[in-house]
This record gives sequence, C-alpha cells and structure tokens, in this order.
Amino acid sequence: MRVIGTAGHVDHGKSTLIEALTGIHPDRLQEEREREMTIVLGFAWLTLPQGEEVGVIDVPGHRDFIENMLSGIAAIDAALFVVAADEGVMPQTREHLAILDLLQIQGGVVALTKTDLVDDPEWLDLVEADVSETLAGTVLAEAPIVRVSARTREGLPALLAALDAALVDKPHRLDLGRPRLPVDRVFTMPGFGTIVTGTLSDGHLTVGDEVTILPGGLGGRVRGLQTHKRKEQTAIPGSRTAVNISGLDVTQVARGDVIAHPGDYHPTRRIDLRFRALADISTPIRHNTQVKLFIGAAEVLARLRLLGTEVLKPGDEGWLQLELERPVVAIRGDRYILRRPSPGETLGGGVVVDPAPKKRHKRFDGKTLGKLESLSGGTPADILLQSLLSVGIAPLKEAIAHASLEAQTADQALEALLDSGQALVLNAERAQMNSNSLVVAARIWLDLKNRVEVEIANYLAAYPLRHGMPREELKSRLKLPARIFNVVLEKILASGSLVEIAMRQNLPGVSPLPVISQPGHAIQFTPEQQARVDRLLAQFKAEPYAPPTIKTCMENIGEDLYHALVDLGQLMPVSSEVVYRWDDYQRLVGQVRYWIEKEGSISVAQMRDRFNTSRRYVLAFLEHLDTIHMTVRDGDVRRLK
Ligand SMILES: Nc1nc2c(ncn2[C@@H]2O[C@H](COP(=O)(O)OP(=O)(O)O)[C@@H](O)[C@H]2O)c(=O)[nH]1
Ligand SMILES: [Mg+2]
Repeated sequence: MRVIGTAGHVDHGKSTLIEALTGIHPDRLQEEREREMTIVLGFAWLTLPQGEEVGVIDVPGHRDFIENMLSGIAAIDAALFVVAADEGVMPQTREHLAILDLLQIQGGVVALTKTDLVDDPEWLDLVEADVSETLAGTVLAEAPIVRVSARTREGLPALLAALDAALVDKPHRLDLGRPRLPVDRVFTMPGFGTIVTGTLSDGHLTVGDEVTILPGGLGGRVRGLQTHKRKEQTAIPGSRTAVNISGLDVTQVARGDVIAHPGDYHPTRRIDLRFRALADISTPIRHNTQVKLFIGAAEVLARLRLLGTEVLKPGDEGWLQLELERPVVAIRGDRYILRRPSPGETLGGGVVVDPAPKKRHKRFDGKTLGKLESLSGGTPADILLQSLLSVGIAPLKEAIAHASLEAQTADQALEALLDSGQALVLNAERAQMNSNSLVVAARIWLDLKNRVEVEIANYLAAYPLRHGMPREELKSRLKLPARIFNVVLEKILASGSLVEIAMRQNLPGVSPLPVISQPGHAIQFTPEQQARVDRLLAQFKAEPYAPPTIKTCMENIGEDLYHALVDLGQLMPVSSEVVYRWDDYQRLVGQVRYWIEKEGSISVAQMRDRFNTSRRYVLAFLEHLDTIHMTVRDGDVRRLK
C-alpha cells in the first residue's frame, strides 16, 4: 500500500482539494475549523482509477506549523504538490519543495488549483511556467502539472489519472519482517483504550503481536488494527495504520515514538549523517550548533558536530555527527531534516549513514571520513546489490548484466553478498550454483516470504473452516511465473514457516488440490457451529448405513461446514450424493471385504439386506470400491481385485 502527501503554501487549497478528491475533510480540530487552517496532519484515503487504494496525508502549509508537517511527510511515497493559480509560487511552496527534495520523495503530481479564480489564460500560462522553473532540478522536476479547481471539480479526473501514473512504476514498500510504526497521533477511544496511528514500514503487524514502544521500551500487545477505518487482522507495509494497544496508558506513548516488535530496533543517541545545507539558509552552519532533528515522526534536540569542515555554507554538503538529547529509532538509509530551533529555520537534511556509531568521532580525521565515504558510496557489492534489488528474482547472469560489472569483479561482489547474507541462491547449493541459478537480494526474499505468510494468515482468518489456501490460488495471487513460484514455495516450505497439506486423494466430490497452511493450524468451530455439527452427526449415528445425503448435510449445516467436516476426516463422501461418518465407512469397507473373502463375491441385493440399507446407497458404495480398486465388477456381483 502507498501514501501520498500534500505540500504547498498555506491557503493554496490543499485541504479543500483533498476533500474534493476523497470526500473526507482532513481538518479535524475545533481550532482548525475556527481558524480555517490546517495545524496538525490530516488523514484521508481514496481509490485511484486503476483500483489502487492509497492513504492521504494532508499537511499544514503555514510556516508556524512546518514542524507538524515534518512529522508525517517523511513517510509518503509521492507528493501532491499544490499551488494556487491566483497566487503562484510563495515562500512555503519553495520550503515544502526543498523538504521533499531533501527527503528524496521521488515523483508526484503538481496541482495548479483554484483555476476558477483566474479568467486570464495567459496568467495561467505564466504561473505554470514559474512553477516549472521552481521545480527544475528537484525531485519534482518531471512531475506533471495538472490544472484543477476544487470548487468546480474541473480537472479532478485528470489529476487522479496523473496520481495513478505517478505511483504505477514506484516499488511498493518492502516487508523486511521488522515492522516499525513511527507514531504521528495518539488518542483514546472509549471501550478501546490507547490508539496510535502512523505509516507502517519494513514489516507487517498482526493482531496479537507483542510490541514495544521505543525509545522507552514499554511493552504492549496489538489488540486491534485498522487501515482506512477498516478492521484488519494484519496491516501491511506502506499502509496508514491505527493500532489499538492493550496494556498501555495513553500517557505512556507520544508522537515520535516507534512501535516495533521487541528486539528489532535499538534506539540511538548518536548518529552519523550525510548532510546538504539548503541554498537559502540565513547564516552558515557552525560546529557545535544546537539543531532540531526530524526523523520518522520524531523531533529531538541535538548538538551538531561538523566532522570534515569548519563551517557549512549555504548549499554545502558534509559529514555530521549528531549527539541527541533523547534516543531515536533510525536505520542506515533513513532520511531526515534539520532545523534551527530559534528562530525556526529549515537548515537542510540528508541520509543516515551510521545509525549507531560507537564513539564520538575526532574531527578532521581522514580515517573516519574515509569510512563514512565508503559506507555511503558504492562498492561493486553495493552495485550488484542495487541490481539485484531492481531485477527481483532472476538468473544470476541477468543480475550481473544489469549491474554492468565485469565477470571477475561480479564474482567477488557476489561472494561478498552471499557471505554477508545480503543475497541468497534459491535453487542450488552455493557450491553448485551457475549462471542460471536464481539469486535474490535478501531484502526482496524476506519481503516475498513475509508476503506469502501474510496471504496465508489472512486467508485462514477469512476462511476459518478451511485447512489452507489451494496452492493454485496462491500462485495466481502472487503473479509469479510458474518456475519461480515453485522454487519460492519450496524454499518457504523448507523453512517450516508454512506447510503443504495434501488433501485426501481419490475422493469423489472432494478436490484433491494441495493446500498451503500454517504449521499447527486447526479448524475451530464456534459453539453454535459445533452444536449444528453435533445434531447432524447424531443423525448419522442413528442410521449409520442410510445416513443423510450430502445435499441434506449442506442444507443442515451449510456448505463450508460440510466441507470442513470432510477435510477434518469426520465425513467420507463416496459419491456426489452419498457420505458416511469415517468410522462407519471403515467398518463398512471391512465387512464387505470380509464377506467377499468368505463368500467369493457380493451382490447389490446381498449388501442391501446385510446392512439394512437401500439400493441407492449400495450402488454408490460399491462403485466407490471399484474406483479405489478394492473390487471389480463381474456381472451382477463384485469380487476382490
Ligand atoms: N475558488 C476556489 N477556492 C478554493 C479552491 N480550493 C480552495 N479554495 C478556498 O481557499 C481557501 C483555503 O483552502 P484550504 O484548502 O484550507 O487551503 P490549505 O491551507 O492549502 O489547506 C478556502 O477558503 C477554500 O474554500 C478552489 O479550487 N477554488
Ligand atoms: Mg489545509
């Protein structure tokens, strides 16, 4: 799932546009309505024309609330950049753009809105040209500019289509098996207790999960999950997620905290960063300055140490080490923003290079700077990894070709990636691999494995009366080529996180498809279902050899419950009409065999009289014995095969 976020100057029509697109007014607070101005983040969602459901974060445009904007914007996948046609580019148009650029929010759409207020088409052309010029050289340089009016709704379909197009090629958030939810809102609901919201990344959360609230480390349990006001058993990466946490008071969690599984993340009070200063900062940045760090949804005061220069002038880049007043959760590659606390000013931002350096670095130290350089730069292994990340699961030769590495370098790079566990071979032992072996980046593999596990978990939650998802259904849901699907599934089954159950074969009326399930998964009946089942089984017991037909069973307890009883082995269908209790079926088989052994054969009439049943049952049963190759038909009688 993905999230788009608004950006742009105050009063340029961001919130109004979101309401026009989604039907949800993002301003929630009394104060926001009174002042007619967004103060905190607002949330909505919509379904794009091609069917993708996306979350929407609406940010305040007023300069006084820029820090509130920062608590949500880092998590978005694409920007909806709003410029009012009657005013054109304004200060926070530029500041928001600079922030999107520092956070490397790639791509998005520009809405030139309020076009209903502009009569002069030449003016519109001028404003659009000015916007284009402003975007040049930034992450939004290629973004389409769509003219719209939230008031007349003109241009809205084109805007939606442009958003669709902007997202279509963007990769989805990976599921790395270590979810983190930077909290951007905390509240209580009567009867539920503490609820936090945020944009989930790096993994999925499931109802019942034990979680920890970082950096404090308090524990809790996921009692309920919602995405876009819909209850979910599992929330997936990239989705706007509301988590109801039990065992936690509302005062024990705050905006900026991170919800994670225990042990996955370690809060840090010192971070090494690559930094770029904005070109229009008012004064140069000096060593030992106090700054405010914005990362995830957190905001924390920090002392800035300049590692390689005396000062950073506007537009300069450099290496920083920050000593934080409070710990935060960060990993390599996270993007951040720095601001001057007062007077408030956005200074710049960049990427986390080392989230937990062991010591306070000496300044101007060649070794330290070299290490930071290589941590952020690209070795051949990094390049091959990038290539693996973009080709997905592919034969080794394709990944190497994509990386344009020379053969020997590629071999060494691959060895390094396999050694460090950043890549793996799916269908061969490492010693036996060749250029056709399927290799995959560990991140993609984990993501895929987790996705498969979540599919199965959701399926079992949705169909509690089924043993598992048919293998074929899983294949079509994953949209993988057959060969890759088979390799992937085999590898997951080998890990033991899922199991394949061969449903009993040769049963008329029961599909023999293998199903994929969780180890130890058991079908559980509700008390009401159990009561219905008991009543039905009592009928079987009363007349074991003339029991209710399949049709009657389905009418009595429903199709799903009937199939569950078959899957559980309690009922044994022998034709499309006749079904027995498993024990009765076995007894019947044993006695027929005994009869034939003694008498040489059995006829329909003999069996009907012997078991006090009717011709219809006997015909079905004996045909079944033929199908399972126990008997053969010989004129009017059956003999053993
Ligand atoms: N005429 C006209 N007014 C608009 C349009 N979009 C927004 N407005 C008005 O502009 C003002 C600011 O809108 P708002 O959505 O709160 O701006 P935000 O600060 O960017 O969220 C409000 O009075 C809106 O009614 C539009 O397309 N046409
Ligand atoms: Mg607003």
